[in-house]
Amino acid sequence: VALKLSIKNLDSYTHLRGESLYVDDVNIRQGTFHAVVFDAPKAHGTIKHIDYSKAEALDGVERIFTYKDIPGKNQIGGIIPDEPLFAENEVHFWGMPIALIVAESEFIARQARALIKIEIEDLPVITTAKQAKTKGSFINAPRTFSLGDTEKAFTECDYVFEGETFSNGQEHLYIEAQGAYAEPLENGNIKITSSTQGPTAVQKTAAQVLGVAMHKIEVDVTRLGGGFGGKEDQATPWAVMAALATFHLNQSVKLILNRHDDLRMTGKRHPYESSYKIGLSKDLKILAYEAEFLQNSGAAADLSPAIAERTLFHATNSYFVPNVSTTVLSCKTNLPPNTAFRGFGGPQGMFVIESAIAHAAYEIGVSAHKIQEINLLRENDTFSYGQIAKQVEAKNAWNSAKSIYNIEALEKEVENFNANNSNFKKGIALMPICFGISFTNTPMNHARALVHIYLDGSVGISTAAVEMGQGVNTKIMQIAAQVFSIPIENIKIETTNTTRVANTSPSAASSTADLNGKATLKACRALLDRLKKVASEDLNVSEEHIELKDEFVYVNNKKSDLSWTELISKTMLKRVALTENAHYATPEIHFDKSKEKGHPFAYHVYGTAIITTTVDCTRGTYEFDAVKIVHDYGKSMNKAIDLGQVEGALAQGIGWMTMEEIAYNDEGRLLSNALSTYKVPDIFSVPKTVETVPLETKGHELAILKSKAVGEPPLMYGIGAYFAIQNAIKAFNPNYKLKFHAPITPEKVLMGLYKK
Ligand code: LUZ
Ligand code: MOS
Repeated sequence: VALKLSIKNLDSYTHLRGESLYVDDVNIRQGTFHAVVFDAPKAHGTIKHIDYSKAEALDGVERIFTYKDIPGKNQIGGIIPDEPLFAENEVHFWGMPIALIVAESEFIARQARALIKIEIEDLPVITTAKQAKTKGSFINAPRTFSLGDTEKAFTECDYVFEGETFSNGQEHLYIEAQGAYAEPLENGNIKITSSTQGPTAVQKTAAQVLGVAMHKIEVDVTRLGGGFGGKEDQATPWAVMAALATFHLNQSVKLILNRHDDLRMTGKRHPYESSYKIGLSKDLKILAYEAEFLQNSGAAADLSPAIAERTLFHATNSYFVPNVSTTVLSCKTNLPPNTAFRGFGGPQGMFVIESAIAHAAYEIGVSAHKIQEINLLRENDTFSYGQIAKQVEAKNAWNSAKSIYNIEALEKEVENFNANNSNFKKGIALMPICFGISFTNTPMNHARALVHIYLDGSVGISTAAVEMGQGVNTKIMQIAAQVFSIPIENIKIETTNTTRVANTSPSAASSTADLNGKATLKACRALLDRLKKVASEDLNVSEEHIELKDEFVYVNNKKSDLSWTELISKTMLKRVALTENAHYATPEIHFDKSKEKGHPFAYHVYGTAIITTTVDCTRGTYEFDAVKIVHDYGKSMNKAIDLGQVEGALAQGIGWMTMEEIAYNDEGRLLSNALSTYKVPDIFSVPKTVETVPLETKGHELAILKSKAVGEPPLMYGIGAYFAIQNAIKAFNPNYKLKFHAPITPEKVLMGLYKK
């Protein structure tokens, strides 16, 4: 049965009517308390004294909780147990939670917070990765991926260039801030409604902090108002705090951060300070590449080690380099623990090699895309981590983009424009991408689906997938609708709940639809086989002649009288199960950390973007004229949803590279703490045109219905924006020396335009 490709995101209907439910929309019980977090007003220091008396005395304040009220472990670290839920004697970042104020209303809790007096004795504050490296302050041991012999290869290069880069952090700015609602059930059980990408992480951590068994905690997620990685790990503390208060008070507790609190208390994309050395032959082949990545991890590990690893996986982007040595250091600083953000360290790695290529091109006097093109990955090339590249689409995407969009004509246009305009200059850049799909931590690549067919033929599906606007629920529904051949109206996707689907990986790594979709497919096919058996007995024909189509049983392509609903009744009368629980684990993948070699990715996603920009050389401002993309969707199972992912990711990538500027002062206080001081792309700053053409390929077997993962890869097209702007600056100022310091804000552009 043909898959319906054009179905709308299911959530669009309730979104449009304002009916979609988020944590803040949950009907709260009578007597529910509201909580506000009291956090550190210093980035590093020893707590000398805290006076809660005035706050506690405020009318309407129920209780203030600190680490002393934790019955289990004061520990929320996932990969490394280095992060307390509440500070004990020291604070390690500005915004670090110290206490939870629980009151009759959020307003009262906020008033109470202002009455708390704290004395902190200052300790030295580290805000940058370089400072941390100098002081030997690290999260864990460094990691190195290597291939070939760079030392020898550099001696054979005709050109060798070295340089440094910086890419700043990025605020997730999910529209729905972090939050949770905890309610007591009977027997000390607690239900948490959380805005999390990782329900199991919340359940596990809550159990650990409360010192209870995991089965006492139920976590439920309806949907998120955006996550982008910010709720992979960092939705947990707020959920656990609400549960802690519920545990003690036996009453429901709601904790939702306001925007200021969220911006101050949560981590962001990791800033990276990196250095590179690139060596090329006369014919522009990259023979050797070395890089050292200093990751600003913040005050605790969070997901930093995994993110650091992905930086190494993507350090050579879409290129084959025969001699590679890349090292990453997770540097411990006094910033909020930085965390997952769409791309997960990959974009930071790719920015460095793109910078190295731009640097080489500038010095040699060729255009960067000459070097990019010559070095694109080919079939059977080896990645530095040992995986052999298969079904490589790097050249296919590149060449398609060049021909579909007529790159010569585009370049001519830019040249002509620049020749004829002195106050405005255009720049163009190409950006190829290659992104590995799978959690790099192999054991995380699994999911389950629980599918019920009810007596009336309607279907309910539970999986581990968290809907956060990416449309995964719609894709899961499409899968079931296709297997059963019933209308989507007969299918419901249930909330994500740890009592129905347990021990789940977070919805992350672009893999949610692949993992949960494959589990759903497996469950639905098992049910279909059972239904066919019942139909074959009922109609007295052998199973291979039977098909389910348009809500009827077909025999040898002829419609029978047996309808879907009748078949379900008959199946039930025969006492055959109408429920299936399927488990899917990605085959083929493995990785050996002791050798830093293996086959960690199910497949890679490719694509190429061409970005053109116009810089206003009086003001230093810029606009993006057009971004033209050829993207490798595989065989897209939902073109509207996938296109939405590409366009959204592109805007987010451009924002990161050009305008979003996180600023902490030397004391570690967040200065860009509101949307007046932190600029994100809006309708006026996104590209005037975005054209996207799907790359023609046969898709990949390990992708759901051959439809490749689409969440993260297109963010990295945005890296091209940085280089397009620099090319425009160069067209205005021939003395301009390239700099690799992102974001390239209008201030930096202006300096570049007029620096001698
Ligand atoms: N999260 C994670 C991720 O835990 N592991 C990953 O490999 C990953 N990759 C991308 C985004 N989130
Ligand atoms: Mo993520 S960066 O939560 O896929």
